[in-house]
Amino acid sequence: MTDSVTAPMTPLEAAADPGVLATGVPLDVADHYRDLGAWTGDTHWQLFRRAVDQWPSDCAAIDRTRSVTWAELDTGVSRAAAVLADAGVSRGDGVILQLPNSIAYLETVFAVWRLGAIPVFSLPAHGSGEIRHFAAHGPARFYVSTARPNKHLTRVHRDITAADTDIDLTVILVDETAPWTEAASLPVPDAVEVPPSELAFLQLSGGTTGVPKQIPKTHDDYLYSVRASVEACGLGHGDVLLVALPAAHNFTMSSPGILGAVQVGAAIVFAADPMPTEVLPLIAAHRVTHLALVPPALISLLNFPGRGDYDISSVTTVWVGGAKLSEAAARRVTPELGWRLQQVFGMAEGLVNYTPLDASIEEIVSTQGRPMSPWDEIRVVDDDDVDVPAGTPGNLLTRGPYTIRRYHRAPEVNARSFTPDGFYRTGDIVVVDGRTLTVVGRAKDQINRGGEKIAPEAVENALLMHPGVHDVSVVGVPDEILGEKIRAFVILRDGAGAAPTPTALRKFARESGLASFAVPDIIDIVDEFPLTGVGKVSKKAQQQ
Ligand code: AMP
Ligand code: DBH
Repeated sequence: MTDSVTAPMTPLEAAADPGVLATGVPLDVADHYRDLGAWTGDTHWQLFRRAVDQWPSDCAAIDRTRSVTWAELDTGVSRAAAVLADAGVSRGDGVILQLPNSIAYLETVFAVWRLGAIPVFSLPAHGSGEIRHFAAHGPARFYVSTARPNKHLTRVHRDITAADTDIDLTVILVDETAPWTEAASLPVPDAVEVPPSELAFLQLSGGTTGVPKQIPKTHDDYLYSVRASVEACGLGHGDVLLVALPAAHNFTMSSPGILGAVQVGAAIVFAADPMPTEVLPLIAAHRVTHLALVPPALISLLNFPGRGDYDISSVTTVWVGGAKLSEAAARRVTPELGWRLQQVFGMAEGLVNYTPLDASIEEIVSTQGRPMSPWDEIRVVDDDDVDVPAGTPGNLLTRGPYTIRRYHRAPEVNARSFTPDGFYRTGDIVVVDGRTLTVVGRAKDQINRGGEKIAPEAVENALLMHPGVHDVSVVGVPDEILGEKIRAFVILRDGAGAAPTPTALRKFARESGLASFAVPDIIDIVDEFPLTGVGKVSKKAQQQ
């Protein structure tokens, strides 16, 4: 290992209040979690170092073009760190990552941590609007993406580097098939030691406001959640994890995910997407033992006609979460695939629930599991924050050793998203039986399109930019495959020239910088919106 240097607080940290961590957790509560043994003082960089030291010649990761051992991955991380440092990345800098699933993603994220800088996660489907927001709001000065962009990412790259842009991002593009070639002539920078209680990265929430909320996590709290997940899921050395959902998503990173694999030295196999034609050959070729899916991807797999052509018997467990899995689909998993199902009800803000490995079939198919930590506090309350009797549906509130008490730089959102004593208002309606939770609905108006969370307001704002549009109301409507689809009701402006068609409006939305998954599935041109008694647009009526 190279020498370490310790450097002062990061610019992002320095902006925090003195009495609390970046997550809003008060310092005395932080001490309590240390006393309990939940927070151990580990950092993401140390986690990676231990994997390299323990299993240097074991397989660490496989993608479409490469396969690397932990020692080779370490070399890749050093090369990535050299390139990033040469571009100017240093201690405390926010670095936006928008990379497809690949070994290069792993190299980049650990290189950022090696430099003591701060990953700012985004998803490949995010649009330039979101990237601009992360750049300005983080703030983040660096952006790492692929040198082999698809159409969507080509547009994002063009938008964020346009001459008239109001952001100043240093763009670093990586060719995943032969990355970091320029590192050959560059010095490898020292690893920077950082305090474990410091901001480790900014994660994403689907959110209900215009743009995704950013979630601050420390090394201490996130690595606790990874250890608790590994324990709840029984992931171990010798296992092979298939990463088919976007790598940067909280589910994929930590439940138990990529970081769980690094903790135990399991091999990580990257799939480009979670569709059956991509996933099935990879399972067969690499003897995958574990994978995580959102419900629509699981249902596609269950219904895929060619499944019998692949040997999928190596898989022991499939984790399904991100949105509610129907009991009917859940019941098919073990009989039809031969895999154990573990439901995961989680949120990037914190609380993660799993159905226990030894739970009864009925609990596995009909509940969303139990909090994974004994120190997760849960309350189920009515709309006045009064606890409801057990068995009655209510709003889920939670607090605990890996749940944030505030979003990054969002005082107004924070005031409504957290109680004064620090419970997160999840927005989920649940029923509790002992510690076992069943999700029965959602209070927040966020749309959940196959696990992708979309704020109606963001879609409305994008369409409102069209000169021919007078007003827009966006709702989620039920969909058999995705759970929910996006439906936009649009009132056109009188006398504004040729009226745009729904197709033209979808194109406009796509080009507006909106995430590709947030473009409306259905657009209805209407004359007026249904209204409630007090004259507000009745989204409820629009959903019927
Ligand atoms: P986010 O806050 O963007 O990370 O999204 C987390 C939200 O996704 C939760 O609050 C739930 O609404 C939803 N969710 C995640 N997993 C499940 C699940 N297994 N069942 C039902 N809803 C889920
Ligand atoms: O939906 C989510 O955000 C989610 C689902 C499952 C999550 O963050 C997690 C597990 O950690």
